[in-house]
Amino acid sequence: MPDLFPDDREHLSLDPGAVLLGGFALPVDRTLLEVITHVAETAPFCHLETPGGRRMSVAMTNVGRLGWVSDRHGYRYSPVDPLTGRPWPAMPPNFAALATKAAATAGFSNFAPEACLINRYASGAKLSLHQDRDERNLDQPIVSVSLGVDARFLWGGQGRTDRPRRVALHHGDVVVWGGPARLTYHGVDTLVESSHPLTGTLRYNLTFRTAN
Ligand code: MD3
Ligand code: FE
Repeated sequence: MPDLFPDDREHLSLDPGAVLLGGFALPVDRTLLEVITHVAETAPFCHLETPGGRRMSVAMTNVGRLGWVSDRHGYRYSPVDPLTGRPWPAMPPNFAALATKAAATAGFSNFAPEACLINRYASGAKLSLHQDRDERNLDQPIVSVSLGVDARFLWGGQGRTDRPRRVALHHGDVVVWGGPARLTYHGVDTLVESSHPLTGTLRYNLTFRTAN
């Protein structure tokens, strides 16, 4: 059946603490993409190096007081962009407002993100299974927003070897990950060559975090 009312795609619980808000960001999709383009003019996307010395296939940048970075020394949050040596662009108020509203809809009140990692996937890019545990306060959720080409999201378990489920993430989907789901292993399957009217062959993902 065709998806006539994408705004009404259900609030789906993937697991306790993980809520998919289908199409939640659709009303602001163009605004978000314009802001991303603008951010990339001052903080360009770059392929960071992993501690093991590999170049990540996903390109990244950040907005907010702190940004997530990776290099030979490890993963961490940094107030400066390693590419430019300057602070990250400020968190746009409409970005933070969307994340706070989504978190509240999923049951997490007063979420105040300090960091927003912006991931950019081209065809062939992927993100291996991992946990997000570089944040000090694991009581706070992470809010993710998907834009552009569809992704196959990998949703694992609490252990690295648990067989992941595949969940489709579409343009405009928002997922809130908190409570018992906060340390679940997850990743993104290799992006298939495809196109979206607003982003071409690219997919973007925003993850809003409290770093401290
Ligand atoms: C589940 N990003 O940036 S978003 C990441 O689509 C990351 O770019 C993916 O994983 C992406 O770290 C997936 C979904 C996501 C984000 C954070 C989570 C799921 C999560 C944190 C805990 C549990
Ligand atoms: Fe992650």
